[in-house]
Amino acid sequence: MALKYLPGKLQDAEQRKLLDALRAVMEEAPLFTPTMPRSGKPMSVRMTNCGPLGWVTDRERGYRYQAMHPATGKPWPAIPEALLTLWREVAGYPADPEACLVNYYVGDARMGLHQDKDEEDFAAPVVSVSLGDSAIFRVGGLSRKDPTQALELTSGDVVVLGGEDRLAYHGIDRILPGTSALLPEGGRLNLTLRRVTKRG
Ligand code: MD6
Ligand code: FE
Repeated sequence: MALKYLPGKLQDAEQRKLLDALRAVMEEAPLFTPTMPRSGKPMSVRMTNCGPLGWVTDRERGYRYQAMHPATGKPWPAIPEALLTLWREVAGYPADPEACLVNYYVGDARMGLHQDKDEEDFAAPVVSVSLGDSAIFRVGGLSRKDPTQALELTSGDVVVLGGEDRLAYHGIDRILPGTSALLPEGGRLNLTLRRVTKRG
């Protein structure tokens, strides 16, 4: 398996139901502004997590997974059932995800080209779900210098990065404001489901 693009994977009604579940997640675990290791520069997206582990970053301790929200100190809420169902259908991996990173983009928020490599287990894919405004997703190869391709992700689209593409460089160039009515406040939510630890 490599990169799998599943356009329109989630129907309108499924998107609305998932959004309701995510509203509850963001109430319990508010979006926070992550900062870059060492420089402390704020990222332009805000984020939160659900699941036993969540991905966080700050100036002092850098990129990592931890069981608690950095501001509230509380455990992350559970991953919504609809996302576990999706993972079981598309991941091709015999264990459930441990982390779901929730990224919120508004205005000119973007995500620079990066690899998802803070996990111990690269045998499991990363499964990504887009909700709300469309975004220009860019994906390349295993070297930052490899050529890249742009893909417009719209609400309900799912991307699976697995196999030889598990460590492919990727990022979000920009969002396209006003392209979806799902979020009344505008912007885009992206969910990435991951395995963090090795099983057993
Ligand atoms: C985003 N996505 O779509 C950012 N990572 O907002 C990611 O960083 C990502 O889409 C790993 C696998 C799939 C992804
Ligand atoms: Fe990523």
